[in-house]
Amino acid sequence: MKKKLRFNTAAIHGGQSHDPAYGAVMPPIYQTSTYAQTTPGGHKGFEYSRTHNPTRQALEKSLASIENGKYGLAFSSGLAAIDAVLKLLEPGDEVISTNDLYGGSYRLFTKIFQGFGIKFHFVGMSDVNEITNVVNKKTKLIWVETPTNPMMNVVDIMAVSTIAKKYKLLLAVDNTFASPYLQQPFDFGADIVMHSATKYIGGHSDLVLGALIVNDDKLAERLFFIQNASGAVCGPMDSFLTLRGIKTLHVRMKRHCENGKIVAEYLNKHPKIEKVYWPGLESHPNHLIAKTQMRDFGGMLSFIPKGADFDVAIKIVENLKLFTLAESLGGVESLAGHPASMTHASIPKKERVKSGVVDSLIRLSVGIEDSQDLIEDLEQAIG
Ligand code: P1T
Repeated sequence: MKKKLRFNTAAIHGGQSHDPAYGAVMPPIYQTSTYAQTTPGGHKGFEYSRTHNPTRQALEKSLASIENGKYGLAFSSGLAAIDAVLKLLEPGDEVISTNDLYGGSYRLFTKIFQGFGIKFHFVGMSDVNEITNVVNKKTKLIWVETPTNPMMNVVDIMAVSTIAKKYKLLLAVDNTFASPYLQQPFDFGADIVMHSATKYIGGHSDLVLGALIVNDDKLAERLFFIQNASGAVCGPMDSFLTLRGIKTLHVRMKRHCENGKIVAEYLNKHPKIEKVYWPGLESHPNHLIAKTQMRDFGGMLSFIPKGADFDVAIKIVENLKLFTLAESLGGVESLAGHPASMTHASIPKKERVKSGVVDSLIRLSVGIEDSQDLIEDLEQAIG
């Protein structure tokens, strides 16, 4: 039986072997669209790079390994990966999703797939009864994002999976904010794990890439079919960079968590800050679930300055010097964002505010710089 690798080892070696041609330790960037055949079908396992590419395949094996899954599939973006999952469904099917999630996922659900006859229910999953309230015969998929973007709610995956199993529903978990270093959703009963590898997995803000990881053979076969038939695959260069990022995931995540804690505690004590959303704080409503489900609490947090409105929040993010005002997260450098006008602007204001994404909310992706420099930057920006 194959020995199961511990996480830090899997990040570096999981699913990897030296390149058979020259023994290259890192898989070469196979920058090719096609592969020579001696006779039709006479090839070495690769025919066309939309279907298979050796660099992408090395990444897919690594992705499977770090999530403790059997199959990995890499896509051109996180949204392309989500798109592939939704293509498992048919018109008339229903999906139950977290009500607080990345604005782009919400947009894909409501502006694309709703038009194809799929119905979405957005519910607060801190109370799993909200899921059972809307489950019906047409429900096929539960979509969980945890921690959620940007409110940092933590969903009890095991509790949701009990419901999914009872009603024979697929359970997909967007594990982008946690990364597999902090949380491995298969341990809690998920069927599909999804990542925007653009974020922590890539880790260096230099690529856009998505991933799905599954265990079930039939589900993998169908998703591979969709991946090839729809064609939203990532290129060899981005596959290589993502694989390179994975090799330091555990080292980076440890530091993201340390800095996240320092920044969250600093903001939590700050007289000019009203509220901090970070699951490591004991006051966080899902702190206990986070403690059991996650190894640590991560480097993502959101906060609301006291008495702030849209303009005050914008002023603070503009004042930041070390934190870059930008979309995205999970890179080595610290980023700040204003969800209402940036990442979540595609959600109608009424819906957004219902889940807490008010105009004064600021989101931070705490990087791995010296934490004191980060605190000093926040201090001068908050004033
Ligand atoms: O950007 P892309 O690689 O397509 O991934 C989409 C996506 C999916 N899921 C979550 C939880 C995400 O945060 C994202 C992308 N998010 C941002 C760009 C952002 O700044 O929040």
